[in-house]
Amino acid sequence: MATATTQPDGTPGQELVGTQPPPETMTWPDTPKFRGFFAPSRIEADVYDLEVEGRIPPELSGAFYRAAADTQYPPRFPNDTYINGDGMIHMVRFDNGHADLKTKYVRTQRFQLERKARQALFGAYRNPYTDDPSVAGIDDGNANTSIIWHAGKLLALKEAALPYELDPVTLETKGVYDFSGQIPGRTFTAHPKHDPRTGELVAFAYNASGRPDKQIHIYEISAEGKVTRAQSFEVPYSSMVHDWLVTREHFVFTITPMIIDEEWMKHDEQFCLWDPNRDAYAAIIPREEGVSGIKWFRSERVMEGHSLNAWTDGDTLVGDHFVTKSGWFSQFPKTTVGLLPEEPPFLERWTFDLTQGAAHWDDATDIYRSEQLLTSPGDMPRVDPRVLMEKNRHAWVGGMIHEEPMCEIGPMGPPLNAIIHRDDSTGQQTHWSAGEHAAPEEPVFVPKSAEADEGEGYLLTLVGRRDEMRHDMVILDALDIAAGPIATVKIPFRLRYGFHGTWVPASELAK
Ligand code: V55
Ligand code: FE
Repeated sequence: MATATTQPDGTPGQELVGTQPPPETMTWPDTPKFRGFFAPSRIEADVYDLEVEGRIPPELSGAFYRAAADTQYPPRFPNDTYINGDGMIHMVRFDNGHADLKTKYVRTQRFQLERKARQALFGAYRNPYTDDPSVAGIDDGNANTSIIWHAGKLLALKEAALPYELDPVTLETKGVYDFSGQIPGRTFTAHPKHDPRTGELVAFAYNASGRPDKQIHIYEISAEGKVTRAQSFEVPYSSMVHDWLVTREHFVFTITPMIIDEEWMKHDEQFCLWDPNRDAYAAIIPREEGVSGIKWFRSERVMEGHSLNAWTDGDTLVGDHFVTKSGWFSQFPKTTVGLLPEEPPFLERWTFDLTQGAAHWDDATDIYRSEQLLTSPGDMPRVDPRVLMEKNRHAWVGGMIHEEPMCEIGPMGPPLNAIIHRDDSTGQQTHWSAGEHAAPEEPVFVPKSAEADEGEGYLLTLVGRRDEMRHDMVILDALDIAAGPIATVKIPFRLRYGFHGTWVPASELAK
């Protein structure tokens, strides 16, 4: 059915096909994203002393946090993308061999307005033309993508809005966090990076005006939370920029045509569209000199998934990241259907010659060398955070290994079915398969101690047990994942599929 909408400026909008009337009952759409294992969970719970198979290493002391999209009310667009769901935080607190679970929704402005109305007021993913007029001008930030710890604050992130600060013990929402007014824009990436040498947080924002624009802002934030530098540069078109590559010396943005266009949004519920007729670029910015030293390279037309790590070595810059040749499978709204087949992400190493590159994208002709690092597709990469921005030896990623038991397709496309470890010194890879009907999510690395060598530590991974309609958290020996879990922490109910997490040591939480 079609319903007229109101535009953000208050004028009557287009007829948008697919809008649902306000629901009379609480029913999820009968679609794969909302059925069975992928139905919203919406359970806010405290479970003390989870059941454990094996033994949790007693030195594992601190909290694992991660963000998920757990839709609160039936969506106004039943085919809307999964990533539009409300932010739910999952916390597993480890103490002396014990594990406690807490789950809680982030009380975003959007969450609270919808709860009061007892229905969805925000429409399709980041398309204000599909929102109920009562929420015009209010951002749709849902704090569902990642969670970080910086300057003693726990922040839940969504790239479409500013962070929300949470209490690290109770998970109660403290409110929007704009770094005490130091960040003027309305958005902040879900993938800032910590510089392990300085404790700084480096971050970016796109569409910080709140509407499609062609500026990317870069922020450097001290270990104490002070914004020490803010700069911006122009890109050839407004497009989705989910992640980036950061070395000690450089920032690298992959600009590919997942186009965000205001006019398109007035006619279609979808936020972005993949335009294979546009060129793609990589922009390299020297950290010290800043945006005046920007260099543009031509890029293959690939969508960057998640970055693993990057480093600069003299005149060479190496960046390892997942890329897909199409608009990143079903994670994103459908685009120019039929022009490109949807392809899964592969881990690629891009090597740039820093003596090349052009000052403007129009003059960009130089390319880089690219090689595939893993034979299986995958996503959700991690390194030991202590070697981020410099050459790492060890890498862990979620993999889709066809020789291992595969789960049915999920809300974000083919599910991960294994965790892969790759040793860059030998190129060798080993893996741990999660078994039948089991899908691991992003692995989080925890060093054994502050002094431990790179990679010496544990991998914490939530695993969806689809046949049992619940989750486990497995603890793997990071350098021997093939040996299987050291411990499996059993979660007695189903969490909704999530995205990115972090580890905060107890010593930090105690401050
Ligand atoms: C991604 C996820 C998002 C989003 C944009 O994983 C991109 C990619 C969970 O939300 O808003
Ligand atoms: Fe992400």
